[in-house]
Amino acid sequence: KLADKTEQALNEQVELEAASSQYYLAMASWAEVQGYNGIAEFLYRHSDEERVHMLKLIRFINDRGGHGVVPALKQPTVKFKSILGIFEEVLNHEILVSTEINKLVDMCLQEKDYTTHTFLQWYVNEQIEEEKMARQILDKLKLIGEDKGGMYIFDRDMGSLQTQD
Ligand code: OFO
Repeated sequence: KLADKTEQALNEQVELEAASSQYYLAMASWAEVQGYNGIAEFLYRHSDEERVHMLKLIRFINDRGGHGVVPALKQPTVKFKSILGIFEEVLNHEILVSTEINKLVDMCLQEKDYTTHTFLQWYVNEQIEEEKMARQILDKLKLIGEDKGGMYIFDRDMGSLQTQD
């Protein structure tokens, strides 16, 4: 069975994944309103994936004899400065999530909870991918700069860019 301390820490991660989902949903909605439909599609998918990350945690906590707690919704930022600004925020947010996952992994080792440690490896790998994707997108946006044609193509391509959960 999960130790109380681990259960509480995993439930905090549930909250962070839920907040990530809301945050990306707000970005998606803003991008859609600005006419960036491809980028909006990408961000809507990303938001869905974060909900899946939350769900996996809830199910794991419950499978281990704990109680996955559904957190309250907080209002995320609703207005953004630019598409570049959005993806800078995405990268920073993913770095924060990675830090939190690493703390959880560390705690599992200290507590000798190898089951949860194994479960968390999926998140460790996912974070490598998510940070990598955010960096690649930022590199492209920096290349595009103020080029409107470049931005048009970028938006179109983002609509079909594969994300994974
Ligand atoms: Fe974007 O990451 Fe969840 O975990």
